[in-house]
Amino acid sequence: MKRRALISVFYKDGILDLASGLAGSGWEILSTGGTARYLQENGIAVTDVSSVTGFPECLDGRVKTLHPAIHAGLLARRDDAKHMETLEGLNLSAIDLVCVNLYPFFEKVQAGLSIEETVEFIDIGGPTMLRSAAKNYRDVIVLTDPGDYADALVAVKTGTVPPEFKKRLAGKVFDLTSAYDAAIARYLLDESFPEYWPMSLKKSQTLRYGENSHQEAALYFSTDKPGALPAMEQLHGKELSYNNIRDLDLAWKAVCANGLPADGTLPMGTGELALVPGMETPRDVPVCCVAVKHNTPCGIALGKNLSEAYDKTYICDPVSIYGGIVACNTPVDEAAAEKMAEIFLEIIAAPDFTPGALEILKKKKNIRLMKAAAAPKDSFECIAVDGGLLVQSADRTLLEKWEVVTRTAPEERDIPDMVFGIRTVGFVKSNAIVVVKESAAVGIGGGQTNRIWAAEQALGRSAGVIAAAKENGSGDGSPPRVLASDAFFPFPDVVEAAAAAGIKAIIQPGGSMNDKLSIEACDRLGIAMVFTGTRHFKH
Ligand code: 93A
Repeated sequence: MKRRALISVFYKDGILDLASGLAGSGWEILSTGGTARYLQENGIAVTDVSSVTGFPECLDGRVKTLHPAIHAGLLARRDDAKHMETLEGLNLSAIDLVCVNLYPFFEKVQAGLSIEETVEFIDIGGPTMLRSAAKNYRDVIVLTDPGDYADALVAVKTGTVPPEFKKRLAGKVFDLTSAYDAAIARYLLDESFPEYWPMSLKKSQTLRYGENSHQEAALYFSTDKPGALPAMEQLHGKELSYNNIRDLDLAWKAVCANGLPADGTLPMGTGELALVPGMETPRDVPVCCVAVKHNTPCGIALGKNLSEAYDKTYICDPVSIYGGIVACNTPVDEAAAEKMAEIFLEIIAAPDFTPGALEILKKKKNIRLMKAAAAPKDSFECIAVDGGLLVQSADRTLLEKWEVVTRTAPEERDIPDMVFGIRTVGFVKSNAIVVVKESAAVGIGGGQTNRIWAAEQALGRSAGVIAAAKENGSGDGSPPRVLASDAFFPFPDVVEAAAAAGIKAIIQPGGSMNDKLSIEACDRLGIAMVFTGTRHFKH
């Protein structure tokens, strides 16, 4: 009996070789409107599906292959005599191969079309054929990926199609259709937390290894909601690793929280700055630079220009920055590149690099240069737990209030540093304390189970940083004035340690049963304290 293949594809690549190969092996090719025309124009004889269904393609192509003549042909079990008798009785024939690629919903949903236009890219007939063929995979070869056409053709020509190959092809169908449906669900559901969490992610690359060399890993990107990472262009260097990608993600988010000039993105929580006395919504986005190591910032600063911001970032922890990831929200110029080239950095990410900066940095074989122009768009964050996913909206709120809880209010000069401190502390692993001086973190303490340890680390480190800045002439040696905390103080110990280090203003969410103790300590020690009402845990 003549074997039959049904080919119905939106993207026609690779289809001529497949169809002519099958036709050359004596197969009959069935096809839908556009695909049939394309094959015929290229000299391949096809049977139109409507002559199989006895039904015209109708409703603007919405109904082409949705017909029992097609689905019975796909679903009939060849080793089941009754199935085959039924086909014969209905005057139908089996279909042995299906090749389909779907209407490009993933792509169109990003294109910002109207809902009416987008809905037209929901393919119904294609997934239905694929699912029928995949269910009957023992008898039907089902192709969704042009990368499989050549193998399928070889198998068909040799007359033996390995069962494992057919099963894998069927698995790929449900992999695709489930992602396709997830993208549609995400598009149509206006809920933050739907009943089932729809994931429509496509493998971008298999990574050499995961967090450690014995762990396997791969990178997946959203098919329908592109973020900042896939939009990055690698200008130089070898492939990014698993740890690189995580750190790059954090670094880019941290600088973009301070605003991305190229994107016109204002700093995170800009709207909320109206709550801060004397703070205006910034018109100019500051230059920000961050260095990240082990998924936590080891330096972050604002500056008049990138060289200044980088110097302030570097001095915060000149040891940890080695082998770290540096990101900035402004193009890297030659002056900054010269400085960055002095040490080994794994990655530099920036909206752009001047030709001179590229020339300097490309001399370093092991550095990766990432051109990153898009601001992070993640509205959700997920973390895997055993057997599931925890999903939350991204932490985009800077503060819910600006409540001076002490007798003294912060001095005007300290307010911008308090805002910068609270913005920064959200990127440091909890418990987190950041000590700020002149728009730079001078002490970062994080990842501690006990808040006082984080405070001691941050304050202790700031003393060394300030001394080093004095020594190299970039600082006056005066103590730091601002301390920010990601969560409330259960005891007055942090306030006491801060006072001993010379801190004059503290910013923290507040909300502890023991807030009173910390407020009293501030009043006693001459510190101004502001409660923001917003906690920034990062675990
Ligand atoms: O509009 S549909 O949902 N209804 C169908 O019956 C149908 N059958 C095939 N979409 C349908 N297709 C899709 O048409 C295929 O998945 C493929 O993407 C496309 C090929 O159409 P043409 O051959 O007319 O270019």
